[in-house]
Amino acid sequence: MKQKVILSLGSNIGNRMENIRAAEALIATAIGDVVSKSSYYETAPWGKLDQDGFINSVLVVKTDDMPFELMVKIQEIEQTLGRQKIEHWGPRVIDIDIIFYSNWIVHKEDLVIPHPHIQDRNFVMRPILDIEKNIMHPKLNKTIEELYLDSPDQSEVQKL
Ligand code: PH2
Ligand code: MG
Ligand code: MG
Repeated sequence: MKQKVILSLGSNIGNRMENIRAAEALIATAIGDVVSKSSYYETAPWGKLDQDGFINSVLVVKTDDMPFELMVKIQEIEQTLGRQKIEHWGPRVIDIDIIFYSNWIVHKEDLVIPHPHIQDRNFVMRPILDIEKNIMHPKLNKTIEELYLDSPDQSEVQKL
């Protein structure tokens, strides 16, 4: 059975929009149908402030891949697009993160779902509001809209 997955895309090196669009195309080919897309956002860097601004967006994808298979395919796509080994929270050509995998909770050393920082990041929550504002966070038991209204994040997120 196909599962509904929410992926977050981000780029702050090179032609950011081209990188995001190339990632979307590779996701559609390798992972599954992209059933909805948020707007694109210009976002201030979060966590590590001395780097360039990002473009961020989110996708809803329907996939047959199990979480680990999905993670491996995402890493392959990131490498195809030229992602280097990088510093924690530092600059990147492309970053594709699994935000939700249906309502599953996964806690493995190299894969945590839902993504552990959703509720602290406007650059993830604001795009989700465009397409899935009533989706429930399966661990926090609040909707994304509720989490966004409670967000401690002050950093700027501007629709393009
Ligand atoms: N990704 C990070 C760290 N900081 N800031 C913004 N605005 N957008 C990101 O995608 C981002 C970030 C680590 O993955
Ligand atoms: Mg990330
Ligand atoms: Mg990542």
